[in-house]
Amino acid sequence: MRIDILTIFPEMFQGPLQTSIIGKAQEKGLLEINLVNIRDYALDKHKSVDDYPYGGGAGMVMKPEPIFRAVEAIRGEDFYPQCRTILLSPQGELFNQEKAQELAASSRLILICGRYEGFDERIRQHLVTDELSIGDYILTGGELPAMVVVDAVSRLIPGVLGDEESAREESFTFGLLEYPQYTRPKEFRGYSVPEVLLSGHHQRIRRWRRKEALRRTWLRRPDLLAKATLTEEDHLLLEEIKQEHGQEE
Ligand code: 4FV
Repeated sequence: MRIDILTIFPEMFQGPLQTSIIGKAQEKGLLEINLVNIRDYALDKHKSVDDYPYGGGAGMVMKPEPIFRAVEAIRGEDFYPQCRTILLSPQGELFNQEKAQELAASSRLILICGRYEGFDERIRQHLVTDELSIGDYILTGGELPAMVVVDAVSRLIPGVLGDEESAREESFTFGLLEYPQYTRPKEFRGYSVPEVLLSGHHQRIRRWRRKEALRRTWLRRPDLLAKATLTEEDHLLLEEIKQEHGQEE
């Protein structure tokens, strides 16, 4: 996969995208990240990428020309018109694992990072294919959201995660929160590991983990439970959980 990232602060990506799994993915040739400085596509000698908002108001707005020229230059390279071109902004669709899985199926992505108050609306209307938000809060720039998208999507590229870090059985993959995990030591400051996990009884372990994933999701994210595909066994486990919690209340 190739990901082009448009930003006025390419230096922000040194470090996060060169380290660990994402760094290795590039070394392995599974991922290519191309940082594009929007200023390089500015038209004036001051390399302006922002200007005052029409109609007045505080702050500055990102100009259309440098961003259109940068994206068209990238798309133009090997004629890739339908390349998914994603604007990171608080007005976007909320990014989640499902969207990450969808984007991981693309061979090319273009991510556009904003600064200042945001983008000229014509960028949204006439250039991009998607708009994504990583959450309902305001950041100083779109660079961190772009890194979040790169990380979540890249780890789903076949071969990027080794077995030990497999994406197979994790939160949100089946729409539930992850079950509790434990590792050595068996006893830590008097806190022990649930017996079932030491039993070697795979069927009981699988059932315990499913039940604890359901419990945690029921307690913390009932919105996810409402969307999850549940089996007959899941419904029985949920009855048990509700009774157990009913007992405590
Ligand atoms: C954001 C978000 C975000 C808005 C103004 C950058 C900032 C500034 N992007 N998810 N939340 N962007 O806060 O994606 O230009």
